[in-house]
Amino acid sequence: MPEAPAFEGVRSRSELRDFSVSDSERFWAAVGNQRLSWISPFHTVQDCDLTQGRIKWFEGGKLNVSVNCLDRHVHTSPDRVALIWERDEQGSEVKYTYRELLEMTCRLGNVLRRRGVKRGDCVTIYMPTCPLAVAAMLACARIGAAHNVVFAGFSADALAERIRDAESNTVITVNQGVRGGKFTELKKTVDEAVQSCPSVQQVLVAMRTDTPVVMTARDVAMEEVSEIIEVNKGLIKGLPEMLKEDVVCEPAVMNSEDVLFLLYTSGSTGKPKGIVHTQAGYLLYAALTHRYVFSYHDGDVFGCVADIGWITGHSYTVYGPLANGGTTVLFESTPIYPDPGRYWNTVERLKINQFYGAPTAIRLLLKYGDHWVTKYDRSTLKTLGSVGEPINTEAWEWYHRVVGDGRCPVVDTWWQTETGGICIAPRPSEPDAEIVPGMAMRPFFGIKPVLMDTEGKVLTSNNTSGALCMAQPWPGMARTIRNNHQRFIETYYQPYPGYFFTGDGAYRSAQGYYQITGRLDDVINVSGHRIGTAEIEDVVNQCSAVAESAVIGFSHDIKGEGVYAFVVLKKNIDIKEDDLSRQLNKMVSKKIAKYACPDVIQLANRLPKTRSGKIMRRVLRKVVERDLDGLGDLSTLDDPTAVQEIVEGHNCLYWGYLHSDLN
Ligand code: 6R9
Repeated sequence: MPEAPAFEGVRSRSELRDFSVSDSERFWAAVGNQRLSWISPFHTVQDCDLTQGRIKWFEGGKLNVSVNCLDRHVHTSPDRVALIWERDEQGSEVKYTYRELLEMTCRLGNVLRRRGVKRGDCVTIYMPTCPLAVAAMLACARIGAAHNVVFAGFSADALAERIRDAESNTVITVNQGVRGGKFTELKKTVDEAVQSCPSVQQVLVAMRTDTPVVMTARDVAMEEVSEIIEVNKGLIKGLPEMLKEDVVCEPAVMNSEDVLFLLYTSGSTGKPKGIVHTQAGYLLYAALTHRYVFSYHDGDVFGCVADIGWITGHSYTVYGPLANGGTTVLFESTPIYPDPGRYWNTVERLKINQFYGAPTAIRLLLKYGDHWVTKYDRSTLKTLGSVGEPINTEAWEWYHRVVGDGRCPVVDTWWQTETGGICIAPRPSEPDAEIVPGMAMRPFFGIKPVLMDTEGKVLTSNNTSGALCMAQPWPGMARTIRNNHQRFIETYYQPYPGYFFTGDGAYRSAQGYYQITGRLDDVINVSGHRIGTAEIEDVVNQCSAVAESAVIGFSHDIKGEGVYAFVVLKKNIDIKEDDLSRQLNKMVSKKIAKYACPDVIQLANRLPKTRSGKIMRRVLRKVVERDLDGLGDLSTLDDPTAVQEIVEGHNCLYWGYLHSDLN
């Protein structure tokens, strides 16, 4: 690290890591000065008070994030490839240089500005992972608007809720999405959503396919100009609007703590949280972690296959790699389209050096067998990354041995939407320091994890488990929840005063390495997608046949966790189980997204409750885990026979499954 020689007493990597924590202000000041381009320098490194949930970094500094991601690289190497768009159609990738991406960003920035989008406004982006989506994010950053990317798998209702909470005046979308050879009607979904979004004044529509869509007075077409806009390459057809624009777009001068984006994520209540990230700290942290966790070097091709609708796509497909002047892959497809060799075909063709994906996909591919991997040349791979959920040892070993030929370090990276970037990962460390399968292991520079016991005391010994908290602020952490700073404080800062509470549990090994053991709240992780069980219950309870429900996660060999719904029907309701399941799936897909649909529905006469009426989810979890000895204290139960019924109902379902497997 070029900054290190200026740090007193730092001669080794472990001394550098110690310094980054013990003298974190000097560490971040040096890194901030060195790695970001400032319009004017910051005067205060940090002003944070975790007891108050106040987090501010690099105040006084002025900068523009899009200039940091584009212009400065265009000055030194305009023809370096910034994006490789790995389109859904295998073998039809398209490359965009830094110059081309800057031009596209400026055109779009000018269009937004001319159409009235102002500094401080919020633009919702509902698009598949594609260059125009990246340009849209950067165009917002260029003109000082915040972006709110909504995963294109979310339903109209979920999209509408996010648009309303963000008070967006502008939405950017495409006519149709293409994924796994299937078309999704994104523009139609936006039409439905904006009906209940009074703030929306305009919808910009690009064409991903040739299928025309109905346009309304609110819509602005971005079509029919592909030949003329050089940067568009005829693949995503751009704005006729864009043509009128000069390719210069004056960057807004932003304060370090102005909002860069909102990203909605699930918490333990029904309402998603609009996590707020700001400019300088977020960008710096994404860039630094990208550089050192993956050992990214100039000229490498970085392949993060996450959708841009999630934080992983924000930090490691877009901001981290681009801030570092890297080449980043935009993966539009699925791991099994057109066949289970898709990832490794892509690695061979694009010569990917770092591959970053989710355990759920690795577990899925493992089942298809090694030949889908070994038939492709993976010799370019240097580092393999995993993110989003715990990676089980079998999947880790397969990833390491088969995908990486036993040559590449596998970095299991733990972090969250709230942390902005990776906080715990095996690297950076000494080049051949041990990596333990399935462990995130080592805190990143400036990160000081602690484990708490149930009384809220810091656990100081090793070989112990507790609630994972952070004892020190870092530049990438979330600043607030949109419209709800109180919820921000209550969720993250009140449970352990003076600490940031992650919501996860962790184990610290005898060697002092961290292993994440899972969520401590009612949030589950289905195929790497975070979802609150309360959100699903809200929808299930809206079904006219349902009196009440309780949703929990259960261990699923591919998805990590599946959705298990206990449902109590209203009295005198006569409905076939198949019909109920169809109805519930339809409702959950409509209100949230397909991935949140129940995998198992168990009908029950009643749910186990405490005398104060709280559903005892802990008991339901134990039943589903088939750990009846672990049911624990049932003395607060209102009616203990309810548990017996639940156990019997579960056994029926379970034996039914085993039986159907045997057939
Ligand atoms: C980046 C991202 C965050 C939650 C987090 C935790 C789980 C993420 C993990 C992991 C075990 C890992 N999680 N990485 N669990 N090992 N390496 O996924 O953000 O969508 O906000 O989810 O995901 O439970 O709290 P997000």
